[in-house]
Amino acid sequence: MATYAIGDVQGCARTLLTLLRTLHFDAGKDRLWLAGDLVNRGPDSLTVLRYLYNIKNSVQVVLGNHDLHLLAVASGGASLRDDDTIGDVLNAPDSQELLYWLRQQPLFFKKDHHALVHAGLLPSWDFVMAQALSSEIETLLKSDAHPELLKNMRGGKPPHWSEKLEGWERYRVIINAFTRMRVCDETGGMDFTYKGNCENMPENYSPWFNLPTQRPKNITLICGHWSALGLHIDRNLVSIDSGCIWGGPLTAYCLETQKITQVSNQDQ
Ligand SMILES: [Mn+2]
Repeated sequence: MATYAIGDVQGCARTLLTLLRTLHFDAGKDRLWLAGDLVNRGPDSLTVLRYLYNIKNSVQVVLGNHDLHLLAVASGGASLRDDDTIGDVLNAPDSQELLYWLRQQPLFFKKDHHALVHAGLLPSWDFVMAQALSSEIETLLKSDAHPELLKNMRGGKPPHWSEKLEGWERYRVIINAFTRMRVCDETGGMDFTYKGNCENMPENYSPWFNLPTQRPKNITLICGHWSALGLHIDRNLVSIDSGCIWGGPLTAYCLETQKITQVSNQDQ
């Protein structure tokens, strides 16, 4: 039995299936952790969702910004953008079933010595806090209030977390940290304009994972989202978005062995 974490698939179904074949992944024995952004920009989001839904008992997903965008469009809270490639999902005969399943997924997940998130965790959030904040959003997403939440999640403000935040501002900061964050400025505020690599980063910015934090060192946090960073492994961080959608490889990280497996993009 093995557990494989895979980064941003973004509709690259052929690449995902090739990677799983390379791993000899067996849905009857193994587990698959997906770090979010299952859909969009790539050619076949529908096949990705159908495949994962069919083996859902072996799959742990956390939602990414593109997954939330799909749910927002489906519930009338956002419009399709020119570069969106999620029409196949929206128009599929099994659309309702797939989107309902996607809407039940959390933003953060932790089991034993590993945790999973799409973008990151704010430095003041330990894993207990992250779990509680993810549950707040999960409860809303599962409820009849989900269209309102998905409509009001947009925008980068406020940039700072405070426990005193309430309502949409609170939910927006939680969703932005879990699904959109890459860098914070010197005040700890999230900035969403910088998407480049660490080398060219303006001096007043830091990667979110380099900010001082109380998170325990014996738990490895697995994330995706930051494709310009590439595969980035630190002592207790594995950032596995290796930019498959931009022509890079798709990466799997085995939780039990720490082994990295990559396949080149098969979808372009
Ligand atoms: Mn993303």
